[in-house]
Amino acid sequence: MSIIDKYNKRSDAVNSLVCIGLDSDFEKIPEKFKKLEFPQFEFNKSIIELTNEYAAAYKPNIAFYEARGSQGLKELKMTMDFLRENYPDIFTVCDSKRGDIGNTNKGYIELILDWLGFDAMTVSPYLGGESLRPFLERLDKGIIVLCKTSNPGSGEFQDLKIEDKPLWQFIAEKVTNEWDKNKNCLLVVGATYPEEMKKIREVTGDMTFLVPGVGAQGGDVEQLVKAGKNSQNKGLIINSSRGIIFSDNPRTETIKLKEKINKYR
Ligand code: NUP
Repeated sequence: MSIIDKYNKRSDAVNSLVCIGLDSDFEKIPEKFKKLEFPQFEFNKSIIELTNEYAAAYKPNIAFYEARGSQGLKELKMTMDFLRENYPDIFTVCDSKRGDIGNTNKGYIELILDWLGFDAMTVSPYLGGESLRPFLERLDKGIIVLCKTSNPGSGEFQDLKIEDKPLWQFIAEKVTNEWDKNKNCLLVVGATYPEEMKKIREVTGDMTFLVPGVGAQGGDVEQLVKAGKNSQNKGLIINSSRGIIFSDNPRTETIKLKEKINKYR
């Protein structure tokens, strides 16, 4: 089974395209967790227990763990061990946006894909396909390439035209036609750019997109689902982090997002 099949199987089983972003910013987690020995882990465990029935994926952004040094990385590892032991079917993404020369990338792979054991990780295309080879050769893992990001300033570089095409289109074509030989590539496409997403869908066929930008960043679910779903009415891993984990009721927010997405696919 390919790693993208793992996501699709889980997503079908729970009829959900929702990815819960475990962006467990230490400053923002409730006081009762801060007193515990492993605050980020205990907070994550509580979120996972409340939401797992509706979760197709979980996506911690490694920044919030690295911020706490070795303690944070330890708690991220504890979170991954907890997920693997209790919910092995749920797809896991490390949001890390790595990408260096090939040799250095091996270090990122050992940490994120092997030691932490994520199913997939985000990478930057900036150093080119040759540099990403150590990632792309991992047949057992998903490699999620930044294409059109959700932030307001993403156009500064990503919208620049090359051969009359915006850079994001160039990247989508490159990944589809050249980098995805092992069928393990995905793209990051922000929910806040539905028109661009529509075009990227045309270019990529049924490739799966990681879609951040709903919830706290205000991306419109109806527009993104209509623009981004593939021919199988899926192909989307729709992430919300702050909008779920720091809400008054993470379970209800997850169900609401799941249902809203399903209404439009
Ligand atoms: O284009 C991107 N936009 C984005 O927000 C690519 C990302 N990887 N992210 C990440 O998604 C961001 O770093 C954060 O981890 C998550 C969005 O969180 P939230 O806005 O739902 O809280």
